[in-house]
Amino acid sequence: MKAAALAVLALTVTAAAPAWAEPEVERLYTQHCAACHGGDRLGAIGPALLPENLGRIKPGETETVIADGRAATQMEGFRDRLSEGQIKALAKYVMTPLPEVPAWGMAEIKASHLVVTDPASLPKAPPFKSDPLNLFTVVEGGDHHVSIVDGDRMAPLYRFQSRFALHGGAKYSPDGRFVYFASRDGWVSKVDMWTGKLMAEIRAGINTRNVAVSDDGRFLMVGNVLPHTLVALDAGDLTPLQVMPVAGDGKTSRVSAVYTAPPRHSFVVALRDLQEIWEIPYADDAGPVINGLAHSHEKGLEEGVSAQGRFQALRIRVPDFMDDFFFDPGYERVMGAARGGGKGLVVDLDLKRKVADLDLSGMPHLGSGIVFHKDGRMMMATPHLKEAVVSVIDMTTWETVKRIPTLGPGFFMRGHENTPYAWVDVSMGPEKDALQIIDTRTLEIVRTIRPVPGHLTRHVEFTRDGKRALVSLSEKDGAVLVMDADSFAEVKRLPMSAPIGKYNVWNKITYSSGTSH
Ligand code: DHE
Repeated sequence: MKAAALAVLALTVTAAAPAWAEPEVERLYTQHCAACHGGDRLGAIGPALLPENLGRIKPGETETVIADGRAATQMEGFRDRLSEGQIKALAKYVMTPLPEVPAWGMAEIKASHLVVTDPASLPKAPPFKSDPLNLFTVVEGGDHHVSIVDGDRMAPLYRFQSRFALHGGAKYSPDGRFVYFASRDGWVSKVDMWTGKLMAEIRAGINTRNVAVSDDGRFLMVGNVLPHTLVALDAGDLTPLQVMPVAGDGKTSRVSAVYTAPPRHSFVVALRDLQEIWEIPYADDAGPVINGLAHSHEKGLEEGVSAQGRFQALRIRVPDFMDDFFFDPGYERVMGAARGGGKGLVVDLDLKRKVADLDLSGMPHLGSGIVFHKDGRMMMATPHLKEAVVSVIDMTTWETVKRIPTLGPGFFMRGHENTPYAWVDVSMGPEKDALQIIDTRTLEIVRTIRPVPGHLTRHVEFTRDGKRALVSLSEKDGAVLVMDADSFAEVKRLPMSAPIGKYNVWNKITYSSGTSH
C-alpha cells in the first residue's frame, strides 16, 4: 500500500473508531512486518512476534521499538510510515496470543529429517591440492547461498543454496571435514567441505538461535527461541536424540545462544528469560559432573529440569540476564552481559557463582571478543553495539584497562596469533565503510582503512597462517576482499552476494584466540 493511501486509511479508521479493526491491523502487519517476522508471526529473518517470545519487553516498549527500531538488529523504525494509532494497534496485535502455537517436538523434528548423501560415497582424500584446513566457509546473505573458498589459492571451490537466513557462526566437525549451519527458521544442515555435498538436514525448531558441536564431534546442540527448547542431535546424520524443555521457576525461556566448552566437555547455554546459565555435560563419563546434582542445595545450583534422557542441565543462577557470552581460554569463567544492561559480570562455572563485575556499558558484543597477551597479561577486547568504543579487559583482575574510541559502534572484531593487529568494523555507526586496526601491543588504533569508500564492510577472518585478512563487502553486489595482514592493502576480490560471516577451518577447529568459537 502506498504511503498516501495509508494516511487516508489512518484518518478514516481513527475518525471512525479509536481501536484498529482486526482486518486492518492484520493488513498493516502483512505490509510492514511479515517479510521479516513471518506471515504467521512465527519468525523468519526476524524473531517470532508472540507474547511468549517478547517476555522481557516492558509495557510501552513494543510501541517504541516499532516507532524507532531496535539497536543492533535489522529492525528499522516505522515512525515515518505509520501513525501513532497504527503503531499502537500493531503493538497490541503482536502481544495478542495466537489461537495455537504450532507444536515442534520430537515427532515433528523426526518427520523433517532428511539424509541426503551416503558418507560411504565421499572421497577418502581431498579432490583438490590445497590445504583442506585452510578452507573458508562464506555465508552469503544476499541470495541465501554458501561458498566454500580455497584459502591457499583464494578462489571459490563450491557454491550452493543454503536454507533461508543462516545465522550464527558456521561450526565444524573437530577434523574440519564437515560444516554445520543453523538457519533462523530452525533448519540444521551438514555439508561435506571437500565436495560441497549436503549430507543431511533437519528442522530442529521453528525459530532458532544457533548450533554448537561437541568437542568430540559426536553431538550437536541447537538453541531455539520457538519453541523454548534445546535439541540434541547426533552429529553423524543429524538424528534427533533429545528435546530438552527450557524451563525453570514455573516459566519457560528462549535460548539466547549455546556454546561448546571443550575442556569441560559440556554445552553452556545463555538464556533470554531466566537469570541462569545452563551447563549440559556430554562426555560418557560425565558422572561426576552430573552427580553435581547431588549438591543442588548449594547456593546457586539448581537441579536439572530435564530429568529424562542423556543430556541434563545444571542450572547456575546469576544476578542478571546474560544474553551474550565470552569464555576465558580455560572455559572456567564466562563473561556475560545483558542486552541493554549497564555492566557485565563474570561467572565461575566451577564455583557456580558470580566472581566479578565488569565495567561494560554500551551493549558489548561479547560473542565477537578476542583474547591476546600484552606485557605478559591476558587481555580480552570487545566492540560495543551501541557505543563507539572497544573495551580492553584484563582477564586476571577483570578491570577495564582501556576504552579505545572508534569511529562508531562495531559488530565484529578479529585477531590472529601470527599478527599483532586486531581488526574491528564500525558498521553500527554512520561510517559503515571503515575498518579500524588496533595494535594489541600499544592498544592504539594504528590505521583506519576504507576498502570500498561509501560501502558497508564488516566481519574479518584470517587465513590459517594469519597473513591475509578476509573482509566482507556486505552488499547485494558485494565481495570478499582479501587484504594483506601487514600492509592492510587489498590483494584480491571475490564477488559474492552480501557476504556476512566467514569461517576458516583451522582457526575454528583449533579455537584460535582471535576468532569466535
Ligand atoms: Fe548475530 C553470531 C546474536 C544480529 C550476523 N549472533 C551471533 C551469535 C549470537 C548472535 C548469540 C553467536 C552464536 C554463534 O555464532 O553460534 N545477532 C545476535 C543478536 O542477538 C542480534 C543482535 C539480533 C538478532 O537479530 O538476532 C544479531 N547477527 C545479527 C545481524 O543483524 C547480522 C549482522 C546479520 C544476520 O545474519 O542476521 C548477524 N551473528 C552474525 C554472524 C555471526 C553471528 C555473521 C557469527 C560471527 C562469527 O564470526 O562467528
